[in-house]
Amino acid sequence: YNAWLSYPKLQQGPLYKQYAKWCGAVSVTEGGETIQAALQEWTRGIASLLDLEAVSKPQLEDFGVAFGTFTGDHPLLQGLFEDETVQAVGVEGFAIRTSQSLKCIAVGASSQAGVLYGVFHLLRLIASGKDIENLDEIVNPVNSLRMINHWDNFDGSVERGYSGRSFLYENNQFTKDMDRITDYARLMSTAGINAIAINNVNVHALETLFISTYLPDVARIADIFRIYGIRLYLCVNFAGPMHEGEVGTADPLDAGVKEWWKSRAADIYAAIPDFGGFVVKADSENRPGPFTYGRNHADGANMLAEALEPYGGIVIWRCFVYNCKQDWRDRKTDRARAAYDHFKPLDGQFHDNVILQIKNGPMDFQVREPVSPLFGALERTNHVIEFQIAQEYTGQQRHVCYLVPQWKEIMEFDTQAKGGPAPVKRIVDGSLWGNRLSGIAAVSNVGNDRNWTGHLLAQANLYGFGRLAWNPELSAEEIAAEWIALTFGTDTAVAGVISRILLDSWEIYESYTSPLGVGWMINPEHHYGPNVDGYEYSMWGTYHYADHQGIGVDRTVATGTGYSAQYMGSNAVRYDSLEECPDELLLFFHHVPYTHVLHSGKTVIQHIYDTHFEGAERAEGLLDAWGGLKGSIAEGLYTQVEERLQGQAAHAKEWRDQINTYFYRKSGIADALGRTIY
Ligand code: GCW
Repeated sequence: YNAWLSYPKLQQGPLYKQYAKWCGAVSVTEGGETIQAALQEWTRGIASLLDLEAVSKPQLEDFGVAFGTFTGDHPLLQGLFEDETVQAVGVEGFAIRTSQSLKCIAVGASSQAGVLYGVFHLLRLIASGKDIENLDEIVNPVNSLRMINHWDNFDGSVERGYSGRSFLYENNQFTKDMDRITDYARLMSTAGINAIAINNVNVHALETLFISTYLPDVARIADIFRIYGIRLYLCVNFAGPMHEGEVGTADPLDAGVKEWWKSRAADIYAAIPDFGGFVVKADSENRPGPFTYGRNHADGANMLAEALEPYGGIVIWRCFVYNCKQDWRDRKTDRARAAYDHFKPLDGQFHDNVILQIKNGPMDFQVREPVSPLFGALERTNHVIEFQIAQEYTGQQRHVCYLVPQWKEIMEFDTQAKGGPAPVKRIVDGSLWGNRLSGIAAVSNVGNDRNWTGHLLAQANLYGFGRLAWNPELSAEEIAAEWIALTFGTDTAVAGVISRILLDSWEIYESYTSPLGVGWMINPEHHYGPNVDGYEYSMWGTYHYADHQGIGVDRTVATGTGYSAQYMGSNAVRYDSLEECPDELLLFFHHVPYTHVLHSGKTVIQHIYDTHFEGAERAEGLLDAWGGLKGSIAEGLYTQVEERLQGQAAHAKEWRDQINTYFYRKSGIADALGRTIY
């Protein structure tokens, strides 16, 4: 339950002595709920890590820790941080310094939230066994928006939730368990999150009233989030004005509609002065939107933006817009093209307080997709990337799939915008185009399960997302190491095993599921488990076109949907070319015979067989590796993961056999190694 706030007790030794020397006393002179929360986190953390009571006193008599804002009246901080440092610390950043002469480790920030982040940082250093004798750092978050999107429904269900039910709502009521909300806010804040949208982007009837009838309940949650530096956002129903029967239309250019949203905004800000803004899924998967009135997305988003503008609120408008009533016989319509085709022409037409939210890939959070070509293409529009921490298509938190390596790869992708290099991370942090608003959002993977995420190891994705949003330069290994230390302690043998499991897991999951970027070989609706033709004859635009000769989607310019041309420079050339296209995305861009030879030297069919046999074996290997930890970590933690890994190993075999059998039957080509295929 405490997840990365577990702070396992550190071993006695030289480092322990060092920590005990500095951490016995703490001095905080400022009031304010966020500073007080920071103080509480500090004393809790130190008690847990060092079994030490950090005595709080106004002045330090001997070694100790001091923290506060630069404008606060703490004499130690004022003496310690010169102007240059103060200026270098951004709104949410902090400076941290060890002064041997003043016998003080000081954390200073421009805001109280910055102080809180700084305190968490110091705790993390200690938990990871880092030296704190010579600290001298200025740390600022790289991305200004670091957001979590809940897909929680008011009835207590969670769309694509794999960790129990919602802890925000139950039976169309807001939870009364404010302690859990507080603990959630603490966890999010430690991970660096500063924005949370608390309801599903699919806004149903009752949730439509969150901006009116239920505002007092929403405000109670915002009050808790505020303490931890988090702004609350709501998903809104574009047809809201009609829903309550007050206005006969939701046309964004209608004066009555505009007024309706303005008065909602006024009510919201009266209840929640620091309300973040709206998240909107419009004209997407049957949700209402501006198309109904012959208006475009800019008309829709700008109308809402005008309502929020006087209060500094923002509109986050999702780009997950595509035709979900496609005819599978129609091979020209390509869902992958949709976001770009809809939004590229509107570039520059959105108000300054609108952010477009773009899923990382052009389809939908598959285990492997190319990066959405909208990154790099939007030159004059604020935008953020959307990841999915919830493992909808990556094992639903029954399989381990550490997604940070995938996100890293996406963030490093060079879009070649502006002549390049222009990696996605420089686009989403706003630096490439000089965007005022930018950052990263992700779909949450939490629920009311005791361990928050169902699979204990899925906590690493939640923590990792926050850390990566804070600093995309952190490596997947570093993030895993932090999470492991904070959760399991500093035993290097234990850390080595868990780290290996995490770092291998995405590749393993990919290898026994969908090959070579093809995707969607899953059971319809719930999306769990293999079903090669599950989405083949559907209306969702999600096909692989396997027949007895070959497989893959032709997205080339000459003979396919032309999607490859949405990329820039050599990316467009590389993806379009059968010879140059990277193996892992081959079937995303090309339809090839099973006998096509990959860069790896294998044929497509042999690649499918090999990866599926190996993948299932490696999934078994994860279980064996975990088995080695028996006795070295707490029994409760050990067994819950062991159970999941057993399930994964068995389920990986099911994947292996269904996929291999399907392609053997289609192609008639035998496995070169003669392994069992049914
Ligand atoms: O992947 C799809 C999910 C839907 C989800 C949608 C979206 C919230 O299957 O459950 O709806 O994406 O992102 O809007």
